Amino acid sequence: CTRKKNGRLPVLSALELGGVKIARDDVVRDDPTNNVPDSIFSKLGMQLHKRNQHPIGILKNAIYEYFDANYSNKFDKFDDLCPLVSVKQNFDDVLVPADHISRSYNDTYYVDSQTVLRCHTSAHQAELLRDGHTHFLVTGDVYRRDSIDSTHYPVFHQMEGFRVFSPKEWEASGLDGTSYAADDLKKCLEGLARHLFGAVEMRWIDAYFPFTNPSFELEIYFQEKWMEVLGCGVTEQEILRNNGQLDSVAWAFGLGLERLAMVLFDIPDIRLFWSNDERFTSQFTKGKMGIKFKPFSKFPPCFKDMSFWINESFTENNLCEVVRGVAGDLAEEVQLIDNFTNKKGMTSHCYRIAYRSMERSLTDEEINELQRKVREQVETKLNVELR
Ligand code: FA5
Ligand code: MG
Repeated sequence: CTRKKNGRLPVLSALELGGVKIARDDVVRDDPTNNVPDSIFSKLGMQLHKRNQHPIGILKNAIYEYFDANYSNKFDKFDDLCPLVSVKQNFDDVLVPADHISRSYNDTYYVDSQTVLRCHTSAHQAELLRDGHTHFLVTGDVYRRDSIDSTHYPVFHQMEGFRVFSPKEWEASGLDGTSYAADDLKKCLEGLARHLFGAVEMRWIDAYFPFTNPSFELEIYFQEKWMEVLGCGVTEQEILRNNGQLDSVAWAFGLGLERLAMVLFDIPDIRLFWSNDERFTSQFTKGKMGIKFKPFSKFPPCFKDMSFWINESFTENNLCEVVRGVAGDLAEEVQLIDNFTNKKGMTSHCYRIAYRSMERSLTDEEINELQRKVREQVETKLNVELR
């Protein structure tokens, strides 16, 4: 274990992931093909989904229970697959086009030009199919450069579900394979939602994913808004054919476990899942689903605005990475509140940053210091002109 010069966080120098030993220098490097910060490396190996007393682990077990109770054909379960995967596994194997934005350094954490921190559990579909699995669930931590608010975090957990049907299963129904699989998929997920929530307001939205067609998203009404909790669809034939399933059809889904757990346990902010504060962790019990989280602090947020002239390479994800790098989990939200272009064609953005700790009250000096550092780094790292 080494201690960083500037920070309070001890950063592990090596860890075991899916049976593979990985050193910090293998993941975080000063190298143009690497954009993984220490704050992300420090989350590797935490595996919240394997903690039976943590909301994410409790939820995983409850979903396992639903599948065990409803399918005589057991789903094979994986929750220890290494989150470092190849570009091929994460993108090519699931037919993500070469120019798709999700492949960009702006959206995905690259360890090197051929290796990423998986941005979804779909990265494991192809290898599991090739290994002969036809019914499976894959749970794991996934990583994305993303915005900052109460339902987005750069590390979160997904559960992938996959089910293959052979022709004799749909032929008897009189439906074509695709319709049969789509019906079965929706029934499965609606049943899961009832198992987890009882009554809850939800709706299906048509969606697009490169690996399924048709594709859908499920939204649940939470905190006065519709919140997307999962993506799913009927698997593209090409994926099945490429991996040894010639005449079959299949469905697949990817659940956002934090989002579901927020609804289930009434957890208002996604940062809480990472809290080591006993006032959070002690509220949950292995196997218990009915618990509602009782907030232990309602410190007011502090808002700071910042305006600058953007340049061509400016992106909101890069800004959020700077803010998280400085403020970590003290950054609650980053929101664009003003945007205009002047006569010379220069574009100005104004962002409002909300700072708040879930665990204690912050002092004015502390917040001013955070904001000062953010301004400094926004200028030096993003090359924008502060106004
Ligand atoms: C996917 O990741 C697809 N792989 C899901 C899928 C699998 C579709 C199989 C079809 C077949 P998406 O990017 O929408 O899709 O993410 C899935 C879920 O992850 C979202 O619905 C949301 O619940 C959750 N999610 C996405 N980004 C974040 C984030 N930054 N923080 C927390 N949860 C997130
Ligand atoms: Mg989505």
